[in-house]
Amino acid sequence: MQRFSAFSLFRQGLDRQKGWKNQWRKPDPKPAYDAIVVGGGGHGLGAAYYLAKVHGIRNVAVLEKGWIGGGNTGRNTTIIRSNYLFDESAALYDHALKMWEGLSQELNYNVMFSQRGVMMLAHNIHDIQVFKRHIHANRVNGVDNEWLTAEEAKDFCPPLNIDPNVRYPVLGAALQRRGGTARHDAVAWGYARAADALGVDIIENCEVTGIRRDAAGAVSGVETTRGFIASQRVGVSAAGHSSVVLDMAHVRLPLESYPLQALVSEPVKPIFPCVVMSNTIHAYMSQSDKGELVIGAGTDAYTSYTQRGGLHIATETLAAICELFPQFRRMRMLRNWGGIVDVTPDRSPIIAKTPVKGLYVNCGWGTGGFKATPGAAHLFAHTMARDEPHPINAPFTIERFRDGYLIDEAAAAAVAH
Ligand code: FAD
Ligand code: PYC
Repeated sequence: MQRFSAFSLFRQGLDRQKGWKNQWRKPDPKPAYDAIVVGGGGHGLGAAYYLAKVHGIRNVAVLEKGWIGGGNTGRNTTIIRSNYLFDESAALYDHALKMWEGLSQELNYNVMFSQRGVMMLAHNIHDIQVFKRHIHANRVNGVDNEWLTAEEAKDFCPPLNIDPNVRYPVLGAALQRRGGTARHDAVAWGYARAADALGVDIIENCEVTGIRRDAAGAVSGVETTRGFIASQRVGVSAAGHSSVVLDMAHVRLPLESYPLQALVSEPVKPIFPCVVMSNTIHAYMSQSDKGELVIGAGTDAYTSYTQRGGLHIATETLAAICELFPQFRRMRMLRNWGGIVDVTPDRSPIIAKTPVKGLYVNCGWGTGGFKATPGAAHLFAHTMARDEPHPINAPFTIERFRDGYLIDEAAAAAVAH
């Protein structure tokens, strides 16, 4: 005999009431799109492109609250490398690096990928040990990385000051020769044009303000500043704001958002041949093809959504640059700006399904997601199309923070945060 407690009868009553309500509620409109991607940065536009190109899902909309590439994609210092420590990360970032190597051909758009080498400077015994550990781990994973003495580092980058009497002398460097830079906004435009040609709708000035779910709890569409748009498959790739968007579906993410800033000098003739990074003294630099010296700083110390960083951070970065490259002391800075990066506790990203059916997220790239753009987009499209992760992004779940399977890349993330 079935037995009912007072509580179960009460619950059944509630469920019946809900059923009545649902019966009379106007049904959601038929899905307008087979997939929606929230965020028109390189990751979101790229995901839409691969949904159409690789998975044949062409009825896709990219919703962007501002203009495409106006977020971190168009604000970053474009450093591309894959010298991360752990096996999971090596697979992820080298997947992306290999895709960069053919991206201009793939999109028929010159993204100006330039493998000029990325050099990370060591200034103390701790740096030396950490970099050598990375070099060995990278080589075991088939990722190129090599150790240079201070003199070899200067041969590779002649403007580098290796005077042993400075505050933080250069003791050596780790060099990834396959690393380099690309033209950041070309990446957004290239993916946008190629996705558009496959039938993707790119809708700018369209902010997602809510995520609607059906009676069973699955995604049924998004509320936007241009009205409701129905879809049973929604991927969020809204760097810096992912936790705000996911909160609309009551999904909590382990993210903190920080401003990260950069600045460029007046343009000069080619003088700086590679990328140099120094995490210890919080500065990194390269030269763009327009001739500007591109300089980046560490994150602000406090969480914030302002798209500008603290002035004292930029001042300290410039002091560090002047110590590393004294000949640039009299260069004038042309402009500076900031972006908002979302950072996970282990400094590795999340590319995953969420607990809500039909809702997916690609976030937590922190200070280092530009280098991942083609790889992240390709893997996110796979996850959205098949409703399961690709083997490469399978470890980058939300649940790893609950279960303790962290992928701690704090050292390889490199930028001070
Ligand atoms: P974005 O380009 O930020 O795109 C997300 C988009 O979502 C934005 O356009 C935003 O407007 C939109 N959006 C947000 N909320 C909503 C909403 N509610 N509705 C609709 N749209 C919404 N990485 C590297 O690998 N190398 C570097 O050298 C490097 N340097 C950096 C320097 C700086 C100063 C900064 C700020 C970042 C840097 N990064 C670097 C990190 C890198 O820029 C990011 O990880 C990467 O660009 C993220 O790409 P994305 O497409 O996910 O994000
Ligand atoms: O991830 O290499 C990086 C990076 C450099 C500057 C900002 N991020």
